[in-house]
Amino acid sequence: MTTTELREAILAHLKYALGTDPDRASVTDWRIALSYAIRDRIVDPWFASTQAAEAAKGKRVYYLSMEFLIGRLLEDAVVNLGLMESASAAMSSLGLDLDTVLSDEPDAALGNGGLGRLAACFLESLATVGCPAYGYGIRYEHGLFRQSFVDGRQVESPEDWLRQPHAWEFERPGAAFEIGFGGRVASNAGRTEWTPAESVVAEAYDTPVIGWKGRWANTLRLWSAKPTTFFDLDRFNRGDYYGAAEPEALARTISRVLYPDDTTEEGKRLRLKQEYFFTAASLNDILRRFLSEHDDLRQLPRKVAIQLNDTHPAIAGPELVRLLHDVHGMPLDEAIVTARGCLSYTNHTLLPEALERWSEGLMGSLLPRHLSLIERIDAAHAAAHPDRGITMRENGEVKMGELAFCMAHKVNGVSALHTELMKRTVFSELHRLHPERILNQTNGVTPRRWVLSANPRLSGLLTDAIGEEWVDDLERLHEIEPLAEDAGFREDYAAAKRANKEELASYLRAERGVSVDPEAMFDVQIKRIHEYKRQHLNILEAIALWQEIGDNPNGDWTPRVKIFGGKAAPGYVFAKEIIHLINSVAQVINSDPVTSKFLKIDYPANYNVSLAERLIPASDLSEQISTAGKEASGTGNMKFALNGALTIGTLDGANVEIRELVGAENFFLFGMDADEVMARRAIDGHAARAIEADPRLARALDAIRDGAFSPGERGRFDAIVSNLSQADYFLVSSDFTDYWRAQREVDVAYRDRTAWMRMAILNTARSGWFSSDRTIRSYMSQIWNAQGLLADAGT
Ligand code: 26V
Repeated sequence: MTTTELREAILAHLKYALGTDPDRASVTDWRIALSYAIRDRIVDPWFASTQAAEAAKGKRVYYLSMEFLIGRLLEDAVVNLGLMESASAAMSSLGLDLDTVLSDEPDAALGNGGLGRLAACFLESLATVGCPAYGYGIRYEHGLFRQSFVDGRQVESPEDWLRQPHAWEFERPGAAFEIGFGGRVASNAGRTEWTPAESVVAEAYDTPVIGWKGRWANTLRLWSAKPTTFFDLDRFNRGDYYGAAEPEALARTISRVLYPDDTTEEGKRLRLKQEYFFTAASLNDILRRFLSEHDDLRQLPRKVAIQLNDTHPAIAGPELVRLLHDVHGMPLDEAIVTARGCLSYTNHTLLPEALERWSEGLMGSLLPRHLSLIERIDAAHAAAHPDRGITMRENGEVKMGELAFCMAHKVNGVSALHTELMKRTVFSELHRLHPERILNQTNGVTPRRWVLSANPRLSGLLTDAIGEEWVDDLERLHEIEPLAEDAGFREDYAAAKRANKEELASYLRAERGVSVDPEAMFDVQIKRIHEYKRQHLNILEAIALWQEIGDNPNGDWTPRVKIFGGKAAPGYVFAKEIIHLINSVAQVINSDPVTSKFLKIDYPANYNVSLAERLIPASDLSEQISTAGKEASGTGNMKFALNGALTIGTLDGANVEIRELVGAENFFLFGMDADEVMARRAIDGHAARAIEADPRLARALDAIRDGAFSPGERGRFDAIVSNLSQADYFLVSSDFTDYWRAQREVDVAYRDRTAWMRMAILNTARSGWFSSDRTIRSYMSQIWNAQGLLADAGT
């Protein structure tokens, strides 16, 4: 598409779709007009792909996920269609800067963190490799809350991404299913029938997902909850206006808001409703599509692969059995085997508090038929394994991990270590019974978003050096390995990083009034705030460093800027304390005239995908410092390594694999490994001992205790201090000394810029394996038995 054609298309949409003209149009109007013009280019490949999949009558993959953390869509589409230059030229011919227009788009924040972002990377890779697939989820009216800081404390407010027209979706009033809740179960002529007490309508909204070079496009289908009847006219006519609107309000509540990753009591019922709502709608849709092409439901596993992204859609097991058995009359045993043939389950966490359990009381009242099927499935499993010492129900609760495991033919972890720990801990008993079921699929990230778009300077350099093929064949990055020894390439690589850092520095100055020196090391920790991720270990090290610099202000210190980003679940009090501490420490340290040329701390509020795209390319050091055994994989760690940030990290999740691939000499390792963690925890008073043994740690904790960061409010952070001195379940104190040691090694290494750049280049060169294209191909061959159809789309 030429610049002129694109320009004409934009002007036409501005006029005919938005009803405005160039003199009056706002940036948002222009952005939407551009989005429509780009969307038009997606529709043909999208139709071609859908038709190719229909013609092939092959297997389709269905990725069921409560979360899709997509971020902005326009840039993705422009990049994947190869229209960056035309779009930029068209926009400037209209007097606009493309970057300004692209950044006007609100993030689609339909996810909490790693799990949701992984789903978004997978969608893009599924389209890139040409695998016929659908993402299924919920069209939340409000995504993840907005975070702001008031006096250093996190304050949440509702996010409102749909306030502006959403240019990427197509509403499908014709694709709608009624979803029931509650009611009674009765037997009728040998068949079991469930008569729900209430129901809502799930209506589909489709977003095309275009792969690299526009060769293939899939569909993300998100369900929105609508009432079965709009309003109660009788009540309205009686003047009861609120009452009349009640059915609509109740129904719409289901897709109103994304659950923040927490474990509050209230809202449990609504969460279970959300889970069943989107799972049931998706399965109905999948069966409808199957039956439009085939007639023998026993063939379902040959044509349908359903991936459960964590246990959130685990009710899919009993629901599919119900549809096959109760609705379509398949014998129960066969229905269970058929459902299992279609389903597979990904586990994303071993944290006991994050493993879903639903009380049988709640489940029985919302989903009575499903509860009785779970009992049947459990009994069938127990009968097949008489020596089995466990069941999927315990203390009046249904364990969703066990249910998902028993109803899946494959169960996967998301990094090598995590998968080993799944076998050894949470699923040890089930693993013994089904040793072939668990397998590893190490996570990956899409290089189109996380290198090509986010880091155009590095991308240009890579393409100049080895051609463009790396973009969808990321292991080609190995070809730049020899260039680590090429002084000219190292200089170019350093210049690209430097320019990214300058850009970030001006952003921080403009947006936050913070001034940082691009010459300093940019040390970044961005992720949800959680004790196991140990942001408090990072801030303790900052305090100790600040004290040491203060003792010797004329020392030869390596200047650092520590940047934090991340949200705490609204109900997670301790995580919010950590945020407050970081902000309070930042305030004191940044205003210290003696130390601030060596150490600054910044914590921009409302960390999201778009901010990650700014921060990662400008980072020198990637903080991956979780307690070993707790971070299932991490995916930020991969994005940093690809963009040439060196990792300081523990042997946890995919850090282990990153270190193996980039080389131990290009990775700053510290801390206990997972086995040592378990052993240390068993030692009485481990925290007190660690503090006693390290005067730096003791002094940093004393400063917090004495109110150095809470002037006039001594004891403000006692919850943190006493946790770290006593229970310290996540072993912050015990790992501090080694973390400090590794950080000082980082300081020394950063001073030798040549050596540092060599290490950074090797990180980029050797991280190509972490492309989500590799992960998706592996799921296709090892779990889904699905084929890519790129050639069939006529490309
Ligand atoms: C739990 C809950 C609990 C109730 C309310 C809502 C909610 C939402 C999400 C979760 C589970 C989060 C699990 C998760 O995000 N795991 C992360 O998955 C990433 C992708 O596999 C992985 O890289 C991270 O290490 C892992 O923490």
